[in-house]
Amino acid sequence: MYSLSGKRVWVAGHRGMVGSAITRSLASEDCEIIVADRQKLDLTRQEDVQQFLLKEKPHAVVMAAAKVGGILANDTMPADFIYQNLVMEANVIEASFRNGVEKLLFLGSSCIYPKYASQPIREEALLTGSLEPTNEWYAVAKIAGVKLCQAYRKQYRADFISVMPTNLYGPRDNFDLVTSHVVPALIRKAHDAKIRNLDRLRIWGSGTPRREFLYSEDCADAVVFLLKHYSEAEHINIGFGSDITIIELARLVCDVVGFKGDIDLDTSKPDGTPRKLLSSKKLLSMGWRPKTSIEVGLAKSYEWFIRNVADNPR
Ligand code: GFB
Repeated sequence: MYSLSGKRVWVAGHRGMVGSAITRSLASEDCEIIVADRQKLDLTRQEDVQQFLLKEKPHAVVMAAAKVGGILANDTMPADFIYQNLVMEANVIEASFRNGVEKLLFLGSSCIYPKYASQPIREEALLTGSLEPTNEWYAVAKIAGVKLCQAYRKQYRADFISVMPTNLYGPRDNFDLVTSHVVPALIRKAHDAKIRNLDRLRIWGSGTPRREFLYSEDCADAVVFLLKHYSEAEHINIGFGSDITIIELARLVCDVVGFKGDIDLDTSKPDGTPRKLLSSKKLLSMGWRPKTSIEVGLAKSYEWFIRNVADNPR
């Protein structure tokens, strides 16, 4: 058990979907939250990260900062995804060690696993097969993050852990149609189709890939839980054990948004990995459970989209 009581906790990436949810979750803990805006601290600059940690002296660090995006962004910007993620995580992890951080939690992604990993995907599946080509660049960077944490633990006994969330969605997601993940993209497409009185919308790929969708606030809740209760070299999955097809997701989103038209498939776009369902046995056996059903999570995400994004240009 790592007590957060009276501790200074730095959330790197606090403006993002997951980082902001983690910051909200930590607000109910007896700890002081430290954040730094991108203008104030560029995580790709090693010396700046070192100086920030030297000055702020956090006891714990949550590394939620990352260059993230959906299938097309990953596939078309491989250099940005591998370089930025490698550099940011290396800087944060090394500087945390140098400055005596007691506990560090690194957030990865379920795309670290082999494309054809047997389902549900257990933690041991890491590095047992080839990666999905559309996101191997991001995956390699995230695998390096897991290995960095393990290396500092092995050589220096640092209490650095890694968590692998399944596909996430929620408030503060990226709703850009080109670079976003599937949930925000479908919310935007269904909303646009509804207000323009269109009779159809178009989704990417065959609609058959399966994904496990977890609401970002549930993920944040799991992150805080693991920060306090997990301390092992092996990374740990964050999911809940149930997946749906992309076409099923599209129908759910259309229901939430109130779009009643048809759904077309754009098969010129990639499907990505056919199935990505995590085994979250390890986490669930520790007593953690998510609170938000997909229907409620989608409704909250749509509400956030309406309030914050709907009228802004794409
Ligand atoms: O969410 P998504 O971009 O990421 O796509 P991945 C999931 C599935 O939804 C794919 C389909 O099969 C897409 O083809 N899809 C259907 C769409 N319509 C759309 C659409 O309008 N936009 C998008 N984006 N997808 C990402 C990785 O993989 O998962 C990242 O590339 C990261 O590295 C993330 O790991 C969690 O699940 O395929």
